[in-house]
Amino acid sequence: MPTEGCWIKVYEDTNFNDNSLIIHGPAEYNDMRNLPDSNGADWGDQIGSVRTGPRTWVIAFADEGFEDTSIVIGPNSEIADLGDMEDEIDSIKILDHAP
Ligand SMILES: [Ca+2]
Ligand SMILES: [Ca+2]
Repeated sequence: MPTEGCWIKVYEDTNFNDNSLIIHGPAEYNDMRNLPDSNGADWGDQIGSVRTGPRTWVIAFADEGFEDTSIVIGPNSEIADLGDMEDEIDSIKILDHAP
């Protein structure tokens, strides 16, 4: 069951540009291929900026299978540039509570 206010919107480019996709949580995806509503697009190593809902904590990993470097993104975030994680995210955990 999705939780109200638990979602991340991902953008292919920095500054909330290019293609975007809302991913509802709580959910875990150990790779970024075939995300819901993505029409089969591969979002691995693509995400440049993100927004999160008011009840969302995201742990984003640089490699598939929740491996390698990770970052935690809290509620109501607007990250226009993921910096070192730009075009690196390959798996995510979307939580409706703090990790
Ligand atoms: Ca990109
Ligand atoms: Ca990666």
